[in-house]
Amino acid sequence: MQRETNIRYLESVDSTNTYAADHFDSLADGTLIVAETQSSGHGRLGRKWHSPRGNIYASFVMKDLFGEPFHATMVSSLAVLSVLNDLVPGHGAYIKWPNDIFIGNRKLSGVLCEGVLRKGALAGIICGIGVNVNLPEEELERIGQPATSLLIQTKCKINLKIFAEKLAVYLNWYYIIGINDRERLFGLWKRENRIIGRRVTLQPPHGPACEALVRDISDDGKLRIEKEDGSQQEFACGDVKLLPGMENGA
Ligand code: BT5
Repeated sequence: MQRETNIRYLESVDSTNTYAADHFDSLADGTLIVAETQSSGHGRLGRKWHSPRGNIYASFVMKDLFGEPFHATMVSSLAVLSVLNDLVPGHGAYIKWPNDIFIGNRKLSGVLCEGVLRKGALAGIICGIGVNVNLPEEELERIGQPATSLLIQTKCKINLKIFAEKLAVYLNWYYIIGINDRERLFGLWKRENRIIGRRVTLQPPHGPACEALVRDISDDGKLRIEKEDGSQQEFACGDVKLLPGMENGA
C-alpha cells in the first residue's frame, strides 16, 4: 500500500519537532514538516542542532504506535539513506547506532524521535531529521564535532525541495513496512549499521565511558557490548565512537 505524501513547508521556525508537537492533533498521520531554518533546533539531552539555511530540517508525524519508540528512529534513518541512494550515488553513508548517519568519521545527519503524550499516554511520535545538504566548510566548522555535508562530499548543490519530497515518500514507505512487518524493518536497519563486531567507546547517559566490543543490536534497538573483563551489557541509548583502525572510509 502506498499513500499520498503530505508536506508542510515553513520558512523559519524554532524547531520543526516543537512545531509538529504543538500542531500534532490537527496534523494528519504521516505529515512531514519541513523548515528552511531553525532558531532552536535541538538534539538529544537538549544539545543544539546547528540549523542555518541550506539544509534539511524536517519532522515526521507518526500516529500509529506500531512498535518500540526506537522503530521510529529506524524508519527515519532508513528513509534518509534511501534518499541518498537516489540523489548521491556512491555516498558511502552508514548508520551509527543509535541515531546518526555518518560518512567516514563525520556526522552527516541526526535523528531525534520524541513522544507526544495525551492524557498521560503516548499518542504518537515526532521523528526529527536534520541532514547537512548544502552546508559549506565554514558552517561545518561551527559544529563542535567532525561533521560533513553533501556539498562537501560531492561538490554539487542539491535541490532541497526534491530532497524533501523524496524524504516524505521514503518515510511513509518505511513507516508502512514497520506497521506491517516490524522484523523486516529491523533487518533493513541492522544491515546498514557498521558497528557490530567493532571496538567502540561508549558514553552512556549516566556513568563513566567504557571501551568495548559491540556484540549485537537487539530487535528493540539496544546495543549489546562486551567489556574487557568479558561481561556483557545492553544499552538503550548513549554516544558511540568507533575506535580508529576501522575501515569506514574515514
Ligand atoms: C541528534 O542529536 O543528532 C539529533 C538531531 C536532530 C535534529 C533535527 S532537525 C529537525 C528536528 N528539529 C529539531 O529541533 N531537531 C530535529 P545528538 O545525537 O544529541 O547530537 C547532537 C550533536 O550533534 C551536537 O551536540 C553537536 O555536536 C552535533 N551537531 C549539531 N549540529 C550539527 C549539524 N548540523 N551537523 C552535524 N552535527 C551537528
